Amino acid sequence: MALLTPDDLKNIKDALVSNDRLIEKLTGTDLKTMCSQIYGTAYHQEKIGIIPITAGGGIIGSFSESLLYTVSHFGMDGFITEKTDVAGFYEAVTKGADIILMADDFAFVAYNVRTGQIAHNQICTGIVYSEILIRTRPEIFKEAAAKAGKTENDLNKVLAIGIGKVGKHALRNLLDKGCDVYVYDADPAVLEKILSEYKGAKKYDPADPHAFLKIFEATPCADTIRDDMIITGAVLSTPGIPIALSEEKRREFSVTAVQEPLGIGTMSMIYQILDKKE
Ligand code: NAD
Ligand code: 2YH
Repeated sequence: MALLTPDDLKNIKDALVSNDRLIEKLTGTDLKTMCSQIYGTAYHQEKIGIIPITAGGGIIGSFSESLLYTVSHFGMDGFITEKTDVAGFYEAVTKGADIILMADDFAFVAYNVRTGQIAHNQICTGIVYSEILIRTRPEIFKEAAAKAGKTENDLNKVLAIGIGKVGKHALRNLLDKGCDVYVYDADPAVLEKILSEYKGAKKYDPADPHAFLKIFEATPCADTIRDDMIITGAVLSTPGIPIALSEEKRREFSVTAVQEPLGIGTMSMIYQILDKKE
């Protein structure tokens, strides 16, 4: 499993602000409102305890701080425990945390101490990044679609690249919401398994190229999106680290890209386990 590094997180403040603005421009709602709508939940001043975990690769410089920045940025009440691991869990609960955030090398979870609900980062990241594409307003593509001779049907088509632990939750959500999804994974065995398990998903065949206005990507590799997959003016929603499409290519194809290393997925996790809206 790819571990986050301090380098991945060094621009998180700017990335969170600029991506939130982008999400609002594309979908008409900011990240917080979008998460609240996805899960039908609302924030009621819950206290969020962030526990540094030393297991495995150990504490990642600025991981807990980035989580605290994220929750504080969105107006939530958070704190980082002084102690780590189990002692940190005890400290968080005794200091009144309603929600716990903690991650080791394999899982990053949000746990609601009051209700027992638990959220997993891979699931919630897949959901939120796919929702951005689902919710992107048709007028965003008006010019691009007209230039490329595309119709309303083409706005429903999504290319999903990298169908692993994050990508499969995005695929499930895209199919459930009625998208026409073409899937591609570099591992042929993964691709065949996905096609047999996810009814309605179509195979993207690189030998028979097809270009898209909406692209989801969740791989740990750069340069996974070929030129012939992109319609100029496309929207790319990608949690993948590093980003799938270079700045040069994004400029060449006028691609709008939503990508941020931690905060968008974290907000999705928190909203999944908050109480339902009254
Ligand atoms: P994973 O290893 O489970 O899945 C990745 C999939 O991509 C695999 O099926 C693999 O075969 C496929 N793949 C690899 N190279 C490819 C290529 N060149 N073309 C097409 N497919 C390719 O990984 P994951 O846990 O799903 O995570 C995916 C990425 O998302 C990682 O970079 C991870 O760090 C990142 N991630 C980011 C966030 C966030 O908040 N931004 C959250 C979770 C994970
Ligand atoms: O980066 C990771 C794993 N890839 C899981 C997250 C999934 N996006 N874990 C972070 C480990 C944090 C560390 N234990 C700390 O600082 O507490």
